[in-house]
Amino acid sequence: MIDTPSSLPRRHLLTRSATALAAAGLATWSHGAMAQAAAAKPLPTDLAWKDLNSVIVHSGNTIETKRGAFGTSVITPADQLYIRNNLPTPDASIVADRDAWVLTLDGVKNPRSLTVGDLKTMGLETVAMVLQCSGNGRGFFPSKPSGTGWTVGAAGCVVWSGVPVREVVQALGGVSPGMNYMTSTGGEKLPAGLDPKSIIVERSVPAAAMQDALLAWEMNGAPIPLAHGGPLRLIVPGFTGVNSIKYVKQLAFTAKESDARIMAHGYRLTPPGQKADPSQPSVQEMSVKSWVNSPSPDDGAHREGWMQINGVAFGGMHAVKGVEVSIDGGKTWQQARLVGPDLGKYAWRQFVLPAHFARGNYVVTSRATDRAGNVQPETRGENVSGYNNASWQDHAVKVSVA
Ligand SMILES: Nc1nc2c(c(=O)[nH]1)N[C@H]1C(S)=C(S)[C@@H](COP(=O)(O)O)O[C@H]1N2
Ligand SMILES: [Mo]
Repeated sequence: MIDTPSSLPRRHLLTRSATALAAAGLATWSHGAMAQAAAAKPLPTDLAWKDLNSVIVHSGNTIETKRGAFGTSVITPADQLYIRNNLPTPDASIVADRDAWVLTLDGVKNPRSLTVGDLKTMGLETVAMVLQCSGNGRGFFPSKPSGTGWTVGAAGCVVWSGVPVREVVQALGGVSPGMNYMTSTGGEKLPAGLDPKSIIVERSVPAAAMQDALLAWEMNGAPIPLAHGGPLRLIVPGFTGVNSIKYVKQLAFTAKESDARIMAHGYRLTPPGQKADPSQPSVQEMSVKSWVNSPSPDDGAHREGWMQINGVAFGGMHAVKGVEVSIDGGKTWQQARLVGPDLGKYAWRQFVLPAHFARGNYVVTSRATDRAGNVQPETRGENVSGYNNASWQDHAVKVSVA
Protein backbone atom coordinates (compact mmCIF):
# COMPACT_ATOMS: atom_id res chain seq x y z
CA MET A 1 0.00 0.00 0.00
CA ILE A 2 1.24 3.48 -0.85
CA ASP A 3 1.89 5.74 2.09
CA THR A 4 -0.64 8.57 1.92
CA PRO A 5 -0.96 11.38 4.45
CA SER A 6 -4.41 11.17 5.99
CA SER A 7 -5.02 14.87 5.38
CA LEU A 8 -5.05 14.44 1.61
CA PRO A 9 -8.46 14.70 0.02
CA ARG A 10 -9.96 11.33 -0.76
CA ARG A 11 -9.64 11.72 -4.50
CA HIS A 12 -5.86 11.56 -4.16
CA LEU A 13 -6.15 8.35 -2.20
CA LEU A 14 -8.45 6.89 -4.82
CA THR A 15 -6.26 7.91 -7.72
CA ARG A 16 -3.12 6.57 -6.14
CA SER A 17 -4.50 3.29 -4.91
CA ALA A 18 -6.38 2.68 -8.16
CA THR A 19 -3.18 3.28 -10.10
CA ALA A 20 -1.22 0.99 -7.81
CA LEU A 21 -3.77 -1.78 -8.08
CA ALA A 22 -4.11 -1.37 -11.83
CA ALA A 23 -0.34 -1.66 -12.05
CA ALA A 24 -0.59 -4.93 -10.13
CA GLY A 25 -3.14 -6.14 -12.68
CA LEU A 26 -6.10 -5.96 -10.34
CA ALA A 27 -9.28 -4.38 -11.54
CA THR A 28 -10.76 -2.23 -8.85
CA TRP A 29 -13.26 0.57 -8.64
CA SER A 30 -14.71 2.58 -5.84
CA HIS A 31 -18.49 2.71 -5.89
CA GLY A 32 -18.31 6.38 -6.87
CA ALA A 33 -15.95 5.78 -9.75
CA MET A 34 -18.05 2.86 -10.96
CA ALA A 35 -21.22 4.93 -10.98
CA GLN A 36 -19.40 7.68 -12.80
CA ALA A 37 -17.97 5.32 -15.38
CA ALA A 38 -21.43 3.88 -16.02
CA ALA A 39 -22.93 7.33 -16.47
CA ALA A 40 -20.09 8.82 -18.54
CA LYS A 41 -20.61 9.21 -22.27
CA PRO A 42 -17.76 7.86 -24.38
CA LEU A 43 -15.49 10.21 -26.34
CA PRO A 44 -16.36 10.63 -30.02
CA THR A 45 -13.87 8.68 -32.17
CA ASP A 46 -12.19 11.80 -33.59
CA LEU A 47 -11.59 12.97 -30.01
CA ALA A 48 -10.44 9.63 -28.61
CA TRP A 49 -7.11 11.33 -27.84
CA LYS A 50 -8.74 13.43 -25.10
CA ASP A 51 -8.13 12.26 -21.53
CA LEU A 52 -11.49 10.75 -20.59
CA ASN A 53 -10.64 10.91 -16.88
CA SER A 54 -10.21 14.67 -17.08
CA VAL A 55 -13.28 15.63 -19.06
CA ILE A 56 -17.06 15.56 -19.01
CA VAL A 57 -18.49 14.52 -22.37
CA HIS A 58 -21.73 16.48 -22.76
CA SER A 59 -22.14 15.52 -26.43
CA GLY A 60 -20.07 14.72 -29.51
CA ASN A 61 -19.26 18.40 -29.93
CA THR A 62 -19.31 19.73 -26.36
CA ILE A 63 -16.66 18.48 -23.93
CA GLU A 64 -15.76 20.17 -20.66
CA THR A 65 -12.68 19.93 -18.41
CA LYS A 66 -13.51 18.53 -14.96
CA ARG A 67 -13.04 21.08 -12.21
CA GLY A 68 -10.86 18.70 -10.23
CA ALA A 69 -8.68 18.05 -13.31
CA PHE A 70 -7.34 21.60 -13.75
CA GLY A 71 -3.79 21.36 -12.54
CA THR A 72 -1.75 24.11 -10.93
CA SER A 73 0.87 24.68 -13.63
CA VAL A 74 -0.99 27.34 -15.63
CA ILE A 75 -1.21 25.73 -19.06
CA THR A 76 -4.15 23.47 -19.89
CA PRO A 77 -2.88 20.39 -21.74
CA ALA A 78 -4.52 19.79 -25.13
CA ASP A 79 -5.95 16.45 -24.05
CA GLN A 80 -7.86 18.13 -21.19
CA LEU A 81 -8.97 21.29 -23.03
CA TYR A 82 -12.68 21.78 -23.65
CA ILE A 83 -14.30 21.46 -27.07
CA ARG A 84 -17.17 23.48 -28.45
CA ASN A 85 -18.27 23.02 -32.05
CA ASN A 86 -21.26 24.70 -33.63
CA LEU A 87 -20.90 22.61 -36.80
CA PRO A 88 -19.34 19.26 -37.65
CA THR A 89 -15.52 19.43 -37.63
CA PRO A 90 -13.98 19.61 -41.12
CA ASP A 91 -12.43 16.50 -42.62
CA ALA A 92 -8.97 15.57 -41.34
CA SER A 93 -7.65 16.00 -44.89
CA ILE A 94 -7.36 19.76 -44.17
CA VAL A 95 -4.46 19.08 -41.81
CA ALA A 96 -2.67 16.67 -44.17
CA ASP A 97 -0.74 19.58 -45.72
CA ARG A 98 -1.11 22.36 -43.17
CA ASP A 99 1.00 24.93 -45.01
CA ALA A 100 -1.30 24.66 -48.04
CA TRP A 101 -4.40 25.97 -46.17
CA VAL A 102 -5.60 29.21 -47.78
CA LEU A 103 -6.79 32.32 -45.97
CA THR A 104 -8.48 35.09 -47.93
CA LEU A 105 -7.92 38.64 -46.67
CA ASP A 106 -10.31 41.42 -47.54
CA GLY A 107 -11.10 44.99 -46.52
CA VAL A 108 -7.43 45.90 -46.82
CA LYS A 109 -5.72 48.03 -49.46
CA ASN A 110 -4.37 45.01 -51.36
CA PRO A 111 -6.77 42.10 -50.76
CA ARG A 112 -5.34 38.68 -51.53
CA SER A 113 -5.18 35.05 -50.50
CA LEU A 114 -2.27 33.71 -48.48
CA THR A 115 -1.36 30.18 -47.53
CA VAL A 116 -0.27 29.20 -44.02
CA GLY A 117 3.17 28.72 -45.61
CA ASP A 118 3.09 32.39 -46.72
CA LEU A 119 1.87 33.57 -43.30
CA LYS A 120 4.78 31.80 -41.61
CA THR A 121 7.20 34.06 -43.51
CA MET A 122 5.44 37.26 -42.38
CA GLY A 123 5.89 37.34 -38.62
CA LEU A 124 5.93 35.34 -35.40
CA GLU A 125 4.49 36.00 -31.98
CA THR A 126 3.42 33.86 -29.02
CA VAL A 127 0.63 34.64 -26.59
CA ALA A 128 -0.76 32.78 -23.60
CA MET A 129 -4.49 33.31 -23.43
CA VAL A 130 -7.56 32.19 -21.56
CA LEU A 131 -9.88 30.56 -24.06
CA GLN A 132 -13.31 30.59 -22.46
CA CYS A 133 -16.74 29.88 -23.90
CA SER A 134 -19.19 32.68 -23.18
CA GLY A 135 -21.51 29.95 -21.84
CA ASN A 136 -19.01 28.85 -19.18
CA GLY A 137 -20.92 29.02 -15.88
CA ARG A 138 -24.30 28.61 -17.60
CA GLY A 139 -24.91 25.54 -15.45
CA PHE A 140 -25.21 27.85 -12.41
CA PHE A 141 -28.13 29.85 -13.83
CA PRO A 142 -31.30 28.84 -11.94
CA SER A 143 -33.28 29.82 -15.06
CA LYS A 144 -31.79 26.73 -16.80
CA PRO A 145 -31.06 28.40 -20.15
CA SER A 146 -30.97 26.07 -23.13
CA GLY A 147 -27.48 25.05 -24.23
CA THR A 148 -24.72 23.11 -22.54
CA GLY A 149 -24.77 23.41 -18.73
CA TRP A 150 -21.06 24.13 -18.42
CA THR A 151 -19.87 24.88 -14.89
CA VAL A 152 -16.20 25.97 -14.93
CA GLY A 153 -14.57 23.69 -17.51
CA ALA A 154 -15.41 25.44 -20.79
CA ALA A 155 -12.15 27.31 -20.35
CA GLY A 156 -8.43 26.75 -20.44
CA CYS A 157 -5.17 28.67 -20.59
CA VAL A 158 -3.46 27.99 -23.89
CA VAL A 159 -0.25 29.15 -25.58
CA TRP A 160 -0.64 30.09 -29.24
CA SER A 161 1.98 30.90 -31.86
CA GLY A 162 1.36 32.57 -35.17
CA VAL A 163 1.65 35.83 -37.05
CA PRO A 164 0.15 39.02 -35.60
CA VAL A 165 -2.86 40.12 -37.67
CA ARG A 166 -1.55 43.70 -37.62
CA GLU A 167 1.65 42.61 -39.40
CA VAL A 168 -0.28 40.83 -42.13
CA VAL A 169 -2.53 43.85 -42.53
CA GLN A 170 0.46 46.14 -42.75
CA ALA A 171 1.99 43.97 -45.46
CA LEU A 172 -1.26 44.28 -47.44
CA GLY A 173 -1.28 48.06 -47.29
CA GLY A 174 -3.41 48.63 -44.19
CA VAL A 175 -7.12 48.53 -43.42
CA SER A 176 -9.40 50.18 -46.00
CA PRO A 177 -11.10 53.39 -44.85
CA GLY A 178 -14.39 53.04 -42.98
CA MET A 179 -13.86 49.45 -41.88
CA ASN A 180 -14.84 49.25 -38.21
CA TYR A 181 -14.88 45.50 -37.68
CA MET A 182 -12.66 42.49 -38.15
CA THR A 183 -14.94 39.74 -39.46
CA SER A 184 -13.71 36.16 -39.64
CA THR A 185 -15.22 33.04 -41.12
CA GLY A 186 -14.79 29.39 -40.18
CA GLY A 187 -13.87 26.86 -42.85
CA GLU A 188 -16.50 24.23 -42.10
CA LYS A 189 -18.38 22.64 -45.01
CA LEU A 190 -21.95 23.85 -44.70
CA PRO A 191 -24.75 21.29 -44.88
CA ALA A 192 -26.67 21.60 -48.16
CA GLY A 193 -30.24 22.87 -48.24
CA LEU A 194 -29.89 25.39 -45.42
CA ASP A 195 -29.42 29.14 -45.64
CA PRO A 196 -25.63 29.51 -45.14
CA LYS A 197 -26.13 32.68 -43.07
CA SER A 198 -28.18 30.69 -40.58
CA ILE A 199 -25.36 28.25 -39.77
CA ILE A 200 -21.99 29.67 -40.85
CA VAL A 201 -19.55 30.45 -38.03
CA GLU A 202 -18.69 34.08 -38.71
CA ARG A 203 -17.95 36.67 -36.04
CA SER A 204 -17.10 40.36 -36.00
CA VAL A 205 -15.02 42.09 -33.35
CA PRO A 206 -14.02 45.77 -33.25
CA ALA A 207 -11.20 46.32 -35.77
CA ALA A 208 -8.94 47.52 -32.93
CA ALA A 209 -8.81 43.94 -31.63
CA MET A 210 -6.39 43.17 -34.47
CA GLN A 211 -3.62 44.82 -32.44
CA ASP A 212 -3.28 41.74 -30.23
CA ALA A 213 -4.89 39.13 -32.51
CA LEU A 214 -2.92 36.27 -34.05
CA LEU A 215 -3.36 33.98 -36.99
CA ALA A 216 -2.08 30.92 -35.15
CA TRP A 217 -0.83 27.54 -36.34
CA GLU A 218 0.63 26.24 -33.08
CA MET A 219 -0.99 25.47 -29.71
CA ASN A 220 0.93 24.49 -26.56
CA GLY A 221 4.03 23.73 -28.61
CA ALA A 222 2.47 21.55 -31.31
CA PRO A 223 0.56 22.14 -34.55
CA ILE A 224 -3.03 23.09 -33.59
CA PRO A 225 -5.10 19.88 -33.48
CA LEU A 226 -7.90 19.85 -36.04
CA ALA A 227 -10.48 19.87 -33.23
CA HIS A 228 -9.04 23.12 -31.88
CA GLY A 229 -8.95 24.86 -35.24
CA GLY A 230 -5.89 23.63 -37.12
CA PRO A 231 -4.37 24.29 -39.56
CA LEU A 232 -5.08 27.99 -38.86
CA ARG A 233 -7.03 29.71 -36.11
CA LEU A 234 -7.79 33.34 -35.43
CA ILE A 235 -6.96 34.15 -31.80
CA VAL A 236 -8.56 37.23 -30.24
CA PRO A 237 -6.99 37.59 -26.78
CA GLY A 238 -9.32 38.81 -24.03
CA PHE A 239 -12.47 38.01 -26.02
CA THR A 240 -14.80 35.06 -25.39
CA GLY A 241 -14.08 31.80 -27.22
CA VAL A 242 -16.61 32.18 -30.02
CA ASN A 243 -14.58 35.07 -31.44
CA SER A 244 -11.50 32.88 -31.95
CA ILE A 245 -12.47 31.29 -35.24
CA LYS A 246 -11.21 27.77 -35.93
CA TYR A 247 -10.00 26.69 -39.40
CA VAL A 248 -10.32 30.33 -40.37
CA LYS A 249 -10.73 30.70 -44.15
CA GLN A 250 -11.47 34.41 -44.43
CA LEU A 251 -10.52 37.49 -42.47
CA ALA A 252 -12.14 40.69 -43.68
CA PHE A 253 -12.27 44.23 -42.39
CA THR A 254 -15.86 45.29 -42.79
CA ALA A 255 -17.95 48.43 -42.32
CA LYS A 256 -20.65 46.53 -40.44
CA GLU A 257 -20.91 43.47 -38.23
CA SER A 258 -21.59 40.19 -39.98
CA ASP A 259 -25.28 39.48 -40.56
CA ALA A 260 -24.72 35.75 -39.98
CA ARG A 261 -27.13 34.40 -37.39
CA ILE A 262 -24.34 33.49 -34.95
CA MET A 263 -23.40 37.20 -34.86
CA ALA A 264 -26.73 38.97 -35.27
CA HIS A 265 -28.89 36.83 -32.96
CA GLY A 266 -26.58 34.27 -31.38
CA TYR A 267 -24.39 35.22 -28.43
CA ARG A 268 -26.38 38.32 -27.51
CA LEU A 269 -26.96 39.38 -23.90
CA THR A 270 -30.73 39.22 -24.10
CA PRO A 271 -32.67 40.49 -21.06
CA PRO A 272 -34.93 37.85 -19.45
CA GLY A 273 -38.26 37.54 -21.25
CA GLN A 274 -37.03 39.15 -24.48
CA LYS A 275 -35.98 37.79 -27.87
CA ALA A 276 -32.39 38.04 -29.13
CA ASP A 277 -31.70 40.88 -31.54
CA PRO A 278 -28.68 42.73 -32.91
CA SER A 279 -29.30 45.80 -30.75
CA GLN A 280 -28.36 43.87 -27.60
CA PRO A 281 -24.68 43.64 -26.58
CA SER A 282 -22.74 40.76 -28.09
CA VAL A 283 -20.45 38.59 -25.97
CA GLN A 284 -17.03 39.97 -26.75
CA GLU A 285 -14.53 41.22 -24.15
CA MET A 286 -14.29 38.98 -21.08
CA SER A 287 -14.40 40.44 -17.59
CA VAL A 288 -12.57 39.63 -14.37
CA LYS A 289 -13.30 36.15 -13.02
CA SER A 290 -11.83 33.45 -10.82
CA TRP A 291 -12.83 30.17 -9.27
CA VAL A 292 -11.46 27.60 -6.87
CA ASN A 293 -10.44 24.26 -8.41
CA SER A 294 -9.25 22.55 -5.23
CA PRO A 295 -11.08 21.72 -3.07
CA SER A 296 -13.47 20.79 -5.86
CA PRO A 297 -17.02 19.43 -5.89
CA ASP A 298 -15.49 16.34 -7.58
CA ASP A 299 -13.64 15.49 -4.34
CA GLY A 300 -14.88 12.85 -1.98
CA ALA A 301 -15.08 13.49 1.77
CA HIS A 302 -12.41 15.69 3.30
CA ARG A 303 -10.54 15.04 6.54
CA GLU A 304 -9.70 17.60 9.16
CA GLY A 305 -6.43 19.42 8.48
CA TRP A 306 -4.67 21.80 6.14
CA MET A 307 -5.66 22.41 2.56
CA GLN A 308 -3.95 24.50 -0.08
CA ILE A 309 -7.01 26.19 -1.56
CA ASN A 310 -6.13 26.91 -5.18
CA GLY A 311 -7.70 28.05 -8.39
CA VAL A 312 -7.41 30.32 -11.40
CA ALA A 313 -8.01 34.03 -11.90
CA PHE A 314 -7.98 36.19 -15.03
CA GLY A 315 -8.94 39.69 -15.97
CA GLY A 316 -10.14 39.29 -19.55
CA MET A 317 -8.75 42.48 -21.07
CA HIS A 318 -6.60 43.35 -18.04
CA ALA A 319 -4.05 41.54 -15.91
CA VAL A 320 -5.16 40.17 -12.55
CA LYS A 321 -4.08 42.25 -9.60
CA GLY A 322 -5.11 40.02 -6.72
CA VAL A 323 -7.45 37.34 -5.45
CA GLU A 324 -9.23 36.99 -2.13
CA VAL A 325 -10.56 33.70 -0.82
CA SER A 326 -13.47 33.09 1.55
CA ILE A 327 -14.29 29.83 3.31
CA ASP A 328 -17.52 31.16 4.84
CA GLY A 329 -19.46 31.94 1.68
CA GLY A 330 -18.22 35.51 1.35
CA LYS A 331 -18.69 36.78 4.92
CA THR A 332 -14.93 37.18 5.43
CA TRP A 333 -12.07 37.25 2.92
CA GLN A 334 -8.35 36.60 3.02
CA GLN A 335 -5.79 37.65 0.43
CA ALA A 336 -4.52 34.67 -1.57
CA ARG A 337 -1.02 34.49 -3.04
CA LEU A 338 -0.50 34.43 -6.82
CA VAL A 339 1.78 31.53 -7.68
CA GLY A 340 3.52 30.20 -10.77
CA PRO A 341 4.64 31.94 -13.93
CA ASP A 342 2.99 35.16 -15.07
CA LEU A 343 2.41 34.58 -18.78
CA GLY A 344 0.99 38.02 -19.49
CA LYS A 345 -2.27 39.85 -19.11
CA TYR A 346 -4.35 37.48 -21.24
CA ALA A 347 -3.29 34.35 -19.34
CA TRP A 348 -4.76 33.22 -16.06
CA ARG A 349 -2.85 33.22 -12.80
CA GLN A 350 -2.90 30.46 -10.23
CA PHE A 351 -3.65 31.49 -6.68
CA VAL A 352 -3.26 29.67 -3.39
CA LEU A 353 -4.39 30.17 0.20
CA PRO A 354 -3.41 27.63 2.86
CA ALA A 355 -6.25 27.14 5.32
CA HIS A 356 -6.91 24.82 8.21
CA PHE A 357 -10.23 23.04 8.17
CA ALA A 358 -11.74 21.72 11.40
CA ARG A 359 -14.77 19.44 11.21
CA GLY A 360 -17.75 21.25 9.78
CA ASN A 361 -19.24 22.66 6.62
CA TYR A 362 -17.66 25.38 4.50
CA VAL A 363 -18.48 27.42 1.43
CA VAL A 364 -15.22 28.15 -0.35
CA THR A 365 -15.00 30.78 -3.06
CA SER A 366 -12.70 33.38 -4.61
CA ARG A 367 -12.99 36.97 -5.77
CA ALA A 368 -10.50 38.50 -8.22
CA THR A 369 -9.61 42.13 -8.92
CA ASP A 370 -7.99 43.27 -12.17
CA ARG A 371 -5.42 46.01 -12.70
CA ALA A 372 -8.09 48.41 -13.95
CA GLY A 373 -9.76 48.08 -10.51
CA ASN A 374 -12.70 45.92 -11.60
CA VAL A 375 -13.83 43.48 -8.92
CA GLN A 376 -15.43 40.13 -9.70
CA PRO A 377 -19.14 40.51 -8.94
CA GLU A 378 -21.11 38.62 -6.31
CA THR A 379 -24.01 37.87 -8.64
CA ARG A 380 -24.47 36.91 -12.28
CA GLY A 381 -25.97 39.26 -14.84
CA GLU A 382 -29.24 37.60 -15.83
CA ASN A 383 -29.66 36.94 -19.55
CA VAL A 384 -31.71 34.48 -21.56
CA SER A 385 -28.85 32.31 -22.83
CA GLY A 386 -26.77 32.15 -19.66
CA TYR A 387 -23.69 34.00 -20.92
CA ASN A 388 -20.81 35.71 -19.10
CA ASN A 389 -21.34 34.26 -15.62
CA ALA A 390 -18.57 35.62 -13.39
CA SER A 391 -20.48 35.46 -10.08
CA TRP A 392 -18.26 34.44 -7.16
CA GLN A 393 -21.34 33.22 -5.33
CA ASP A 394 -22.28 30.85 -8.15
CA HIS A 395 -18.73 29.49 -8.34
CA ALA A 396 -18.49 28.63 -4.63
CA VAL A 397 -17.63 25.05 -3.59
CA LYS A 398 -19.39 23.37 -0.67
CA VAL A 399 -16.89 21.47 1.45
CA SER A 400 -17.72 19.16 4.31
CA VAL A 401 -14.94 18.08 6.62
CA ALA A 402 -15.49 15.01 8.76
N1 LIG B 1 -14.94 27.61 -37.06
C1 LIG B 1 -15.39 27.56 -35.81
N2 LIG B 1 -14.80 28.31 -34.86
C2 LIG B 1 -15.25 28.28 -33.58
C3 LIG B 1 -16.36 27.48 -33.22
C4 LIG B 1 -16.96 26.68 -34.23
O1 LIG B 1 -17.92 25.94 -34.00
N3 LIG B 1 -16.44 26.76 -35.50
N4 LIG B 1 -16.82 27.49 -31.92
C5 LIG B 1 -16.50 28.68 -31.14
C6 LIG B 1 -16.85 28.59 -29.73
S1 LIG B 1 -18.47 28.88 -29.31
C7 LIG B 1 -15.89 28.40 -28.79
S2 LIG B 1 -16.26 28.51 -27.13
C8 LIG B 1 -14.50 28.07 -29.16
C9 LIG B 1 -14.14 26.70 -28.63
O2 LIG B 1 -12.81 26.39 -28.92
P1 LIG B 1 -12.25 24.93 -28.66
O3 LIG B 1 -13.22 23.93 -29.20
O4 LIG B 1 -10.90 24.88 -29.31
O5 LIG B 1 -12.13 24.78 -27.16
O6 LIG B 1 -14.28 28.07 -30.56
C10 LIG B 1 -15.02 29.03 -31.26
N5 LIG B 1 -14.62 29.03 -32.66
MO1 LIG C 1 -18.52 29.12 -27.03
